[in-house]
Order: sequence, then structure tokens, then C-alpha cells
Amino acid sequence: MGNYTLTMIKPTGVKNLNTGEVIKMITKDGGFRIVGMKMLKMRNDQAKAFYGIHSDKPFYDELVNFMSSGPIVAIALEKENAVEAFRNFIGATNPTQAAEGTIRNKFGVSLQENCVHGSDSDENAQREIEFFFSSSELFDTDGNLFEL
Ligand code: IDP
Ligand code: MG
Repeated sequence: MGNYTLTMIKPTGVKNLNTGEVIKMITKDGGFRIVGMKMLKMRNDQAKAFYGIHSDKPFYDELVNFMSSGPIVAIALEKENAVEAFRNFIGATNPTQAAEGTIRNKFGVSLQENCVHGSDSDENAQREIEFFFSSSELFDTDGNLFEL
């Protein structure tokens, strides 16, 4: 059981001005600590690589186009059992099935545009954090640099 996960506030979440509220929910309500954070726009090839595990899915091209359509906020998070805890916190993939009060329930606008990403395993969390962050961009509780 690992203590790190990676989230992204997806382009619609940023565009709809939900960045601040989502970060507040994650930190204040969810108790996750921000280890690293940045706003960026993924190129199409970067989104393709990030979602490579879904390359055989019918929604892959549409998802890649959406995720590279505008700025996202990538955030590395720390909490005990972070991957599972965060997926429970954001709710089901489809906002219509996400539990009341979860981020996807509150801010998701469709199955694709479900406001936030959450890693699905410790292995993928590490891969995804390293995808966005270098070792000079991740911080421990004392504000010192650390490596995962
Ligand atoms: P997850 O984000 O809850 O882990 P995944 O199955 O890993 O869900 O799918 C990755 C992302 O792809 C979802 O968050 C959503 O944005 C999009 N997605 C998943 N299934 C569909 C679909 O059937 N149609 C369109 N987009 C989808
Ligand atoms: Mg997933």
C-alpha cells in the first residue's frame, strides 16, 4: 500500500473555474497533502502517452483530444493508502454514478469530462507522478526535496 497518487484537474474543470474549489476539497476535506503541483497544457502526443494503457479503447482518441484541448492542473498527492482513498474521494468514473458530494458528482459534466483524474494503482501513481514532475518539483512535509 503506497502513500502517493496523481490527480489532474481536467480541461473542463479548469475552464469552468473549479480549480480552487477542487484543490480546497482535496486538501481540507480529503486530507491529502500536495507534494507537487503545476498547470500545463499537454501536447497531443503527451496525452497519448499518458493514456497509453487505454489505446485499445473506443474512447481513446476522443479522450486524448479532450485532455490536450486546454490547460490542466497536475497534482501529486500524499495520504495513507492514497490511490484507493483518492478514488473513493472523487467518486465513480461517470459523474451520474458518483456518490453525492464527491468531486466528480459536483463538478463532472459528462463521462469523459468528469473533472478529475485519479491513479488506479501504486505502480501507475509513480509512473504518472514521474510523467509530470522532476525530482526538484516534489516536496516532503518539511518543504525539502525528495524522490518517490
Ligand atoms: P477512471 O478515470 O475512473 O480511472 P478509466 O476507465 O481509467 O476511468 O478511464 C479514463 C478516462 O477516460 C475517464 O476518467 C474518462 O474521462 C474517460 N472515459 C472512460 N470511459 C469512457 C467512455 O466510455 N466514453 C468516454 N470517455 C470515457
Ligand atoms: Mg483510470
